[in-house]
Amino acid sequence: MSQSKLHPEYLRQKALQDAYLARKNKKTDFYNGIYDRWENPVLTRESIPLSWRFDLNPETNPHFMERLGVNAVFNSGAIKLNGKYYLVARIEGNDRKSFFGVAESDSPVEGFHFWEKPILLPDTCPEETNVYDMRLTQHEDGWIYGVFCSESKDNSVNDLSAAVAAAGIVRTKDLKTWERLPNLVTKRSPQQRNVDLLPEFVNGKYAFYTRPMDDFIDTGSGGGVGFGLCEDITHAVIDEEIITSPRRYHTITEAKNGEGATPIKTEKGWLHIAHGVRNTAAGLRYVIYVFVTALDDPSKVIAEPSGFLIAPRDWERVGDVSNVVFTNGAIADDDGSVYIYYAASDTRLHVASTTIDKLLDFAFNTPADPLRSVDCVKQRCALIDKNLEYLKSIGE
Ligand code: BGC
Ligand code: BMA
Repeated sequence: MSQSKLHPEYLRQKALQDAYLARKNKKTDFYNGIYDRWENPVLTRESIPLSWRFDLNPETNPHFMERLGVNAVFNSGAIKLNGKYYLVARIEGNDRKSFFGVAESDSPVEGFHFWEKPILLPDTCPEETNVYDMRLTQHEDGWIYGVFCSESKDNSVNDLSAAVAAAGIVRTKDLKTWERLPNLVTKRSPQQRNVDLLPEFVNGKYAFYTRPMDDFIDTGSGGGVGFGLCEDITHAVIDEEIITSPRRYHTITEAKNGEGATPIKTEKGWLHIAHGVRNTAAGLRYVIYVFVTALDDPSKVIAEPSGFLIAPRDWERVGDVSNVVFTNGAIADDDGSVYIYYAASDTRLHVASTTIDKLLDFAFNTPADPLRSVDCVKQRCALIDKNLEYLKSIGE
């Protein structure tokens, strides 16, 4: 038998990675009745093909050294097409620049493999430095849209790290060929991040959830998740944004909030799995929360249960940007299941599973945040009293 020309370390790393990618996933013991957390992340930097990182030729890479390392794989758009599950992940190189890659699986909770190459977006914005957090929308116009954050250096101020965030828009039919459209223009908001396109027209127009902000980090006067309509997606301009889910003092959304996964249509409304941010002495804390908007008026919130749906726990708390869970993709499956792909601490991508039924029960039957401690205690005492009465009534 002739010996492989490949580096022995490549063969060893390849075998380790194949075993890693073939791992079966299972639910953890975590319980709240609302969703299940799964044990293994669905994507990590270990999921990145070796050919994206190493030069495989032993003559040009005798030490089998990583040439272009990958630091993290996280915030992913998600979509199911023709029976397969696809994630369009944010991949961050060791050089801090992010880009997108498609990972595919027959299962929603394990077995995600990246395609041969990452997505090379059309280079239409010379000033754009970084891209991240793509939301995928299968629109009724027949296209699959990807809306993402397009970040550029802010040259209007004398500050090396000042940046401008805008919403980039691409579209595709197969996740392979991507057409880039001009960035979204919001007339009243100088910056945008966390923009999501609704899958359906509203009054014959394209409907976007936005996140108005005055500044790159601070939302400033930006009051929360916005909503706006535009006529022409190939030159998307929104004149007016209405605030839907607002930021509120001393809640999980005090510092910022923004859309997460593309809203899911249900019989009771558009289900939003979004994120809320508060500031702490240890930096920003990101959690995932839920709200529902009306089918006949997607700018109107009709349910917003108090508190978070998912907050960082255990090892999710630790990573490059610790104490963060973030989602920009979920899949509502044909059987009523929902898979929420959420990243932990800007480092790796996890999955939680639930159902539309459970999320609606959570959204409509969890009381709203009464906003003050004393009222929160009253709310909790009302639950306890109800339980005492119930237990008594059944003789327990
Ligand atoms: C980072 C994002 C982050 C944003 C605001 C960007 O430069 O790449 O991950 O959300 O800054 O902090
Ligand atoms: C944001 C997002 C994410 C990131 C989060 C925490 O503003 O857009 O990319 O997960 O910050 O760093």
